[in-house]
Amino acid sequence: MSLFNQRMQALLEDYETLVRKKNSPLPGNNGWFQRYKNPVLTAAHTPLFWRYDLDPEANPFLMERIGMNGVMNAGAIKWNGNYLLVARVEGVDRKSFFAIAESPNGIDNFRFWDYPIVIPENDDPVTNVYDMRLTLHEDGWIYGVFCAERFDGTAEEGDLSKAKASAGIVRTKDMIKWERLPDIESKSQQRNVVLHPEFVEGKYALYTRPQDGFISAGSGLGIGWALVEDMTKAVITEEKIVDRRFYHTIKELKNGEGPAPIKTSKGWLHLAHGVRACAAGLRYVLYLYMTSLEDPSKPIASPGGYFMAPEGEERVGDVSNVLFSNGWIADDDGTVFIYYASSDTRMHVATSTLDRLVDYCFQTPEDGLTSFSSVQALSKQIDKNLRFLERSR
Ligand code: M1P
Repeated sequence: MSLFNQRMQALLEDYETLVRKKNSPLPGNNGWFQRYKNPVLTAAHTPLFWRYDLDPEANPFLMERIGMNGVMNAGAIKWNGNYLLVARVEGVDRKSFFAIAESPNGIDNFRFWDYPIVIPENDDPVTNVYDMRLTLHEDGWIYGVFCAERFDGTAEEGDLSKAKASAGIVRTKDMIKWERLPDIESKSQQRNVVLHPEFVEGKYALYTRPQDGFISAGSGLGIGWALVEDMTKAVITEEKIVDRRFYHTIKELKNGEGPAPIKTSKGWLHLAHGVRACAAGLRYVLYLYMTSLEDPSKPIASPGGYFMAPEGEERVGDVSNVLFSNGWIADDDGTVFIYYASSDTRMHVATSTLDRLVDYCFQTPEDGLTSFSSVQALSKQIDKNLRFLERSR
């Protein structure tokens, strides 16, 4: 057998073994969610026919021609009974693009569709696109709001790191053809913009993340909220803060809305990321909060601390110590599939239920913002439990 054919056979076998690998719940959990053993998507899940030229004459050593670096930060939607992730795939050239991977059960057997999504260019072409949030809106469209990144032309000569983040929009009805709409206009840079699924006061409602610079949220006080008349020319004029950042919390430095919130009988359930700085760099964790059904911009539950933080191999990757989520799916039976990326490298799933998540939100003590109040909350629980244990002896 030729070298080419030998390599081809081995690559195919390895690929199929990886993609078909059954996932299993990891032992031990705190009751909030269930982690799974294997990542659901990695760079190695991208099809061989993306990475290799499969023509033996053109590629006798069967080497990769277009390398993939990571798969992360996926939007998610249930589609024709299957679980779709609109993943951010990053090539070895550092450019990200979107590609859909589909699974029959949401926890394993994710397989990429043949082609990545083509995001049509608009008048002001972008250098990089990433982190799409999907919203099935009551207007009948599925919107994808993503970060559109461009070089900042005001940078001093030689400063090639100055960039501008704005929110790009696409929409589709079939997940195949995507219509590009103008980027959202905003006086500040914007990343992590998410469309609320319902009209509010007859308008489209956006979760925003005003930020002073490309990286720093600066004077942006947290996750914002803005109403816009028209998604085909969306302009953010006024923003109010829905979920504020606080000193010495998991979201001291910045925070950002995750996927579009899920409507429950008790309120809108939100997943977000919080960032703090430490000697090791930035630490990204995930947290939950809830807002009112009557006014989705009004917080009604803010459990303190993080809901998920990087663990084990999740802690290491291209940008270590990061969990990031912009996709989740709530099934009709109440199961929630939380899709999260670790360290800007790979995608994972955790499962929970709506009942558990809502219970978590309302029953977890709020962050009292001082050590003293943390001890008070803990002592209250200890008192209650000791009385309970005493009675049951
Ligand atoms: O590298 C961690 C994350 O950093 C950014 O998130 P934020 O805007 O909240 O800082 C994004 O670039 C995100 O893609 C990335 O995972």
